[in-house]
Amino acid sequence: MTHIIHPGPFPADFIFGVATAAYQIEGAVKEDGRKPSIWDAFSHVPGRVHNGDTGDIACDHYHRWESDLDLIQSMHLEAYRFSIAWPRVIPEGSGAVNAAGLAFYDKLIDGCLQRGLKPFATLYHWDLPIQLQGYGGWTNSQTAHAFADYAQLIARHFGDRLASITTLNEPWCSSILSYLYGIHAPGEKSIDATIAAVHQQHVGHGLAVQAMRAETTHVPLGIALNVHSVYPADNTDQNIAAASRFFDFHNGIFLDPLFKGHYPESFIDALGDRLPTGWQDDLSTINQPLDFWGLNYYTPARVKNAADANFPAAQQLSPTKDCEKTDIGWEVAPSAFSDLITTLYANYELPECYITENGACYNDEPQDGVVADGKRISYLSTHLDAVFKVVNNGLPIKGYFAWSLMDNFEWAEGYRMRFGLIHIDYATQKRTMKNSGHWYSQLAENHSNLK
Ligand code: IFM
Repeated sequence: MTHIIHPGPFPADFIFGVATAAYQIEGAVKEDGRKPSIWDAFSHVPGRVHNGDTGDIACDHYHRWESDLDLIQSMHLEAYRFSIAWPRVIPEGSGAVNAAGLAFYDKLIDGCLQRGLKPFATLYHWDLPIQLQGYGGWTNSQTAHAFADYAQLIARHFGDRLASITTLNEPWCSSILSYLYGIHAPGEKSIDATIAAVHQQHVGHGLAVQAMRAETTHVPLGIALNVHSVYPADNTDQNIAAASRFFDFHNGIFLDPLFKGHYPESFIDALGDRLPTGWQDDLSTINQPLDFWGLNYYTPARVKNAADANFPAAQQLSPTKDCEKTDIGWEVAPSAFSDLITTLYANYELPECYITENGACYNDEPQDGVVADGKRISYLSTHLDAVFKVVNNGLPIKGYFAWSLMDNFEWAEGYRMRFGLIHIDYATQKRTMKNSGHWYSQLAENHSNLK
C-alpha cells in the first residue's frame, strides 16, 4: 500500500541525515593494515550468511568515499552518520595503533566538513577485532577495557571535528542476536555468554564515556539502542504479562542500567545469578550522564506467553499474513514508533534523542535508470510523520538519520536485502539514486530553506 504524506515543518534546528556502518559498506578488508573482525571470520563460514556473501568488497566505499560524500551533499542533508572500524585503527583490538587506519577517517571526517556535513561517528557497529574474540569477545571484561582505550584514542584524535560520538550501536544485536540466537557473529547460543556480553558491553560503554570525557568536553556523547515497541498478541492477562517480561528482557536490560543505574527486578530474579561476579560494583560506571541517545526503530514486536521460550518465556510472533510488511518481512507500523517514543519519555529520564536509524527494506531494481521504490517513500513519510507528532508534543527529538544511504551488506541476509536510498549494482558498483532518495533530498532541501 503506498501512502505518501508530507511531514513537518520540523523545527529549524532539526537535523536530517543518512546513516551507514563500516563493515556494511567499506570493503577493502585487507588494506592498509586492517586486520579481521569477527564479521570477516563469520561471513566466511559456509552457511552463516545468505549466499555466502561477505563484506570483502561491499560498496567499495573505502575507495569511493569522496564520490559517496558528494552524493550525500547533493541530497541537501546536514549530517552523515558512519561507524569507525575498530580493526582499522587498532587492528588487534588493543595495543598498536594503525596510522593508515586513522588517516582514512581523517580524510572522511575532513571530507564531511568540507561539504558542510556534520560527522556523527559510531565507535562500534559490530566489527570486533578478532583477536579480542580469542579471549571471549564481549563476555570478557578485558574487551570493555580495550574498548575504552579505543574510544579515548578516537576522542583524542578526532574529537574536535566530530558532531557526536555514539559508543555502541544496538547492543541488543551484539549480545542477544549474537550470543543467544547465534544469528550474528560470533554465532554463539549460550545464555551465560549472552548475559556476560550484555553486561560487559554496558561496562565498555561506561568506561568509554569516562575516557572520552577526560579527553574532550566538546563532543556530545551517546549510545544508539534498537528499543522494541512491544505489544501483547491480545488482551489476555497471560499475554499482557508476557509483553511486560519481553519489555524488561529486551529493552529494560539496556535502558535501566544505562539510565536508571540498575537492572530490571524481573531480570535479576530470573537470571541475576548469571551476571559476572561483582556486577553491582559496575552499575555506577555504566550509568554515565549522556548528552543524547539514539533510537533505531524499524518494526514493533508482538508477543505471546510461551513457557518454553528460552528468553524470557515470551515469544515474538511473526507478522500476520494480512498486515503490511517490507520485503524482509517486518511489519510496517508507524504509530508504534510514536507510541514507543512517548512511552519511553514517560518512563525514563532520557536526554535529547536522535533517530539514529529508520528505514525499510524493499528490493526494487532499476528499470531504464529509475528505481521506483514508492513503498519506501511511503514508509519514510509515515514514519517521519510519527516523529513529527512527538516533536510537536514537545519531546526532544533533534534529528533523523535514514537507514541507509545506500544498499549494503545486510549481515546474515547478505546483499539480497536492500535498505538504501541509493541502489548499488554490486557487479559494477554503479550508484543509482532511487525515487526515495530524490524524495528525501527534496524534504531536506525544503527544510534547509527554513534555516
Ligand atoms: O542494517 C542494519 C544496521 O546495521 C543496524 N540496524 C538495523 C539495520 C537493518 O537491519
